[in-house]
Amino acid sequence: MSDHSPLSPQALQQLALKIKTWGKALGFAQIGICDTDLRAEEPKFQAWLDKGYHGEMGYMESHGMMRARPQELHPGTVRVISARMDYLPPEAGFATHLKDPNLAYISRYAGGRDYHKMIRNRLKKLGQQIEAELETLGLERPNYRPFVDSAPILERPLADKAGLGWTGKHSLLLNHEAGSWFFLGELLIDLPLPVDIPVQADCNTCVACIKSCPTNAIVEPYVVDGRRCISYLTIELQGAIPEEFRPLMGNRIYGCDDCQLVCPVNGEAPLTQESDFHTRDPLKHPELLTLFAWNEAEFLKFTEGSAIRRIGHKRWLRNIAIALGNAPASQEIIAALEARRESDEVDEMVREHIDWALTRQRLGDYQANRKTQRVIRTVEKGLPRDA
Ligand code: B12
Ligand code: SF4
Ligand code: SF4
Repeated sequence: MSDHSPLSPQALQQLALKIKTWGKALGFAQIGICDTDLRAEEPKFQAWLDKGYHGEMGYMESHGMMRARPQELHPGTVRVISARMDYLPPEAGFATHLKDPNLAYISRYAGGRDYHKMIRNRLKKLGQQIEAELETLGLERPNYRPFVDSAPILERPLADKAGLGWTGKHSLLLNHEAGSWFFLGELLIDLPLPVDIPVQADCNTCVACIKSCPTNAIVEPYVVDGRRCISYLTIELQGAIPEEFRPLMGNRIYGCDDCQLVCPVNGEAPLTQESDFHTRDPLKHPELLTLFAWNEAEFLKFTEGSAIRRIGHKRWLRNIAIALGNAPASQEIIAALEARRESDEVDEMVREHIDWALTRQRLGDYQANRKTQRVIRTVEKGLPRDA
């Protein structure tokens, strides 16, 4: 199909409304529609790559400008149906976990089931419903394809265009009803559906996210130097974590939420409707020493079906070693690090992180990070339900 659709503008309008209703029934909190024109993003995306902000994420540059051209990713595409699924779990315990240096902080998007497959399946169902509807009208099958996260496509700018929210200075999408605790996914389709109107940006003079980032990764408003972001360091980076960032990471062992925790727009954010995104039992009270003691089989068992599994046991140990190095000095931690150092589950890379942690532990000059203390106070005040 093309822009010359056999459906009248009224029929397309009705179909768009139905798609939004079906999307809600499938568990999406919001659906928006946009065209495929991301030309305005191309120079900004290129500048980001030119500065090397993607670090080791080779996949960010390997598809060239296809990321900004959905019609090249899936030929025939004229519209993008952008969908939002909320993930904020109940009893998030943000401040509780950040506050206790003997507990791990794990990004709240990752405590439950891996979202990729789940969202893609729901989007596929949405596509099938559109297909069935056209069939009842005696029309040709639409050409569609669902994408979530890993596809070479600029999801956030598309969602922005589709009216799902505005781009915050932390570079994530947010809106007044939902805050920013949501995943994005898209259905690329060849139907010329009516497009939605973008939301007015509303960060105004606020710079809370920029000021609170533990590693100063938000190098200018809307621009994140991926190489400095704790999410990249703990999840994407394969090898050693540069030493300059280790003390700043605190107890964040998988991802980071700080730029969202201080955002005033998150004050009213809804909890997820999906029990699959609730934090799993082994991660509800994540003692660093307990997580560090998991052998590979236990790591695989406790993280089954979770996004955390993707980093593998070695990087899990690498990240926890840093958090242990950042914890107050304790004989128990030193003993655990020494024992791990000799286990055959660690390689040179992990051992070097353990040595770093041992040096910090033996120095015993623990000091609570002031920026983190401020984030904790902001959470206690601004997000009392989730603190
Ligand atoms: C690579 C990536 C990362 C990298 C790089 C982050 C980044 N900001 O680029 C790392 C690993 C660091 C990362 C971290 C996180 N990520 Co991520 N990530 C992605 C991924 C795969 C690609 C993003 C991308 O295209 N980056 C390239 C850069 C150039 O894009 P950009 O940052 O949006 O840059 C634009 C702005 O700088 C803008 N710009 C420049 N100047 C100006 C000026 C103005 C006025 C404006 C408005 C814009 C603007 O132009 C650029 C080009 O469009 C997407 C999924 C996808 N396929 O899109 C998820 C995605 C963006 N991530 C997501 C999440 C949840 C996270 C984390 C919160 C996870 C966590 N808790 O640890 C953190 C947040 C860190 C942060 N503040 O961004 C969600 C965001 C959902 C949302 N609400 O927006 C996405 C969409 C995944 C998903 N499907 O849900 N991520
Ligand atoms: S996720 Fe953390 S490290 Fe990354 S930009 Fe946000 S606050 Fe900074
Ligand atoms: S913290 Fe402030 S500047 Fe950052 S995204 Fe939220 S409202 Fe915008």
